Amino acid sequence: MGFYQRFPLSFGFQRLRGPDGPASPASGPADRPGGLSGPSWLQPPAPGAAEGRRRRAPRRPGQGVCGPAHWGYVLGGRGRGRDEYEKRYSSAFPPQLRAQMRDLARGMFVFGYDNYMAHAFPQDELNPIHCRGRGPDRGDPSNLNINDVLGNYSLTLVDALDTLAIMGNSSEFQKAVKLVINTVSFDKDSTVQVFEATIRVLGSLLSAHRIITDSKQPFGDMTIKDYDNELLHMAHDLAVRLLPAFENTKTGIPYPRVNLKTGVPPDSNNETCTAGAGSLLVEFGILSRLLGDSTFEWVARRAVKALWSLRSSDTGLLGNVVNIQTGHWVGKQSGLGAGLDSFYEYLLKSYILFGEKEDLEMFNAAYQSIQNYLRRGREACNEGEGDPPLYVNVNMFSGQLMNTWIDSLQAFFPGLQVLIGDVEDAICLHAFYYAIWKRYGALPERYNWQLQAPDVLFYPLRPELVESTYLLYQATKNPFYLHVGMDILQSLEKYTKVKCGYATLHHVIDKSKEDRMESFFLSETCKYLYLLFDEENPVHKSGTRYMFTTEGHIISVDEHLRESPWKEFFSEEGGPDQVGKSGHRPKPQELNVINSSSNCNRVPDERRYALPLKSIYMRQIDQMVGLI
Ligand code: DMJ
Repeated sequence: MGFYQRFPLSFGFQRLRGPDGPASPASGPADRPGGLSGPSWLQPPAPGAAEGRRRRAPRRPGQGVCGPAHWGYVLGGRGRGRDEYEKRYSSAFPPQLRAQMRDLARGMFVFGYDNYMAHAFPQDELNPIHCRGRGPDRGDPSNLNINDVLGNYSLTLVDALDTLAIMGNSSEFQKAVKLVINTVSFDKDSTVQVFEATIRVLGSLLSAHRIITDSKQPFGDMTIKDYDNELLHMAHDLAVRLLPAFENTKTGIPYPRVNLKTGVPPDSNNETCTAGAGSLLVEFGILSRLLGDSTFEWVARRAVKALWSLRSSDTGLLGNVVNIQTGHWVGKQSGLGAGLDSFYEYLLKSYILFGEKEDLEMFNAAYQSIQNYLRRGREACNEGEGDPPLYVNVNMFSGQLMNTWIDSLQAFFPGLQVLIGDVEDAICLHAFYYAIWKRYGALPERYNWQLQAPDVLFYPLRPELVESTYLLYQATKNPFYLHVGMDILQSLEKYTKVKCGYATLHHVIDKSKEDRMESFFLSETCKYLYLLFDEENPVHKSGTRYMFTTEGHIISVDEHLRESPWKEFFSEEGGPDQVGKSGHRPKPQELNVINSSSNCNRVPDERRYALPLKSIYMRQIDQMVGLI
């Protein structure tokens, strides 16, 4: 039996023409009956249509009504009534099953965490097949896949802290925090990526610090006896060690890597990816606002503005790799995945946290350019002709298609769309990714939508699809997303569970494995799965406002974080005095620590957009995932 027959995807395709011309030799769903009449994803926005797109505003619930007749025409309805789809997904997900899934998600976390503690701690990561620890690859400094992330600072333990709290495990949270305080040091000869150290370590320390000092203690007693802001001091220490990346750069865009002891390595690369350089503002901004020290926010904001100023004046798009000295784009690919993903995410999340209008303005403009040039397929998710919407990779200057793959990181985007209220589009894009998951029981790192086959085959237990699933469930409360979560949980159990944890899938088709469990599996994948099924969790209960960092760390949105006494200072040339003087490393006692945990109502509340999925969506999703 052919691969596509075993795993039918119900998008209709004919043999497609790639960006370079030749028709694809691949056979597959294109040859199956019931296909659509053409690949609108390959088509650049038509003249006029582009104008139309330019005007496309995020859809709000209630807009864009569609009728079954349209849908039947587009996807070739097979005569099933609405009731059937409603029955399949919209019926309640039984509470017992939900509790079972919640416990399964918790068990998954516990199995990974306990094994890490037993076999790997104090090293950075767990090798779950051989039950060993893993640290930086000192023998091969060029092994960036490892060395960018592993800094010899017990990464997995640090990254997992707030998941312990969210799961209500106060004794283990307290134990873990004390271990971090007593054993983790950043005074290490490790050259790490500034972005990875920021989102995984700095972000987690800040999140845990906020949980400990929250006067409301919504997760149970997560206080630490005699806590003296140690995690915040550690966050500060780490951030100061990252500051050299922002020095001696002509554009203000930081170097991609620093050595935690010695600063930017002499042979450092001048090229960095946009997401790496431009997604530091949330963590650096929180740190600045907690300490009352503008330095960190200033350097991170300067980097965002420098990148923003380099966007194409024609398309408004940014590329994925830039030279930090010349400001020239080395990678001209613009997309939603690797190299750009969290750049967009942090424009919006910085605004949600800090309330700075310029962040929202940049986000809105970026979102519009994305709609204008990256979005292909039909105008609306649920009406009109053409393929379902998809976001492709284009040349930032011309808007021309650059390739025919999307990557698994892009699956975070529906979650971001939920936050801004573009729920309809989010539903469609999420369904596309879920369709791929259904096919492989995982998301291949790159998927070629033209060939309908993976281009890059590994799956390192990434969280993005689960994250979007969780946020869409919060927005719609439709049990469909619980079914998706259950499906994901079960395939993780089936294909990735090994002797001492969960392993990276080396090959999503033959399911061979690699001996690595990345720290984001515990900090994000397990967390979002757990939250999806834990209806009563304080994270999404009314009365609290939490935002997730790009590493899934929760941050309570607080009025205090919106105060920036240095605001006017930022508009002056040059910025704060401290910048460029990396030698200044205040001791903990010099720090002015401000703790506050009051809630704030001024942030967008995704639940405001609650949108029951209509059966028409269910039908589309059903067809996409090939269940019919
Ligand atoms: C995580 O470290 C973060 O989610 C980041 O934003 C993207 N990559 C990984 C997960 O895939």
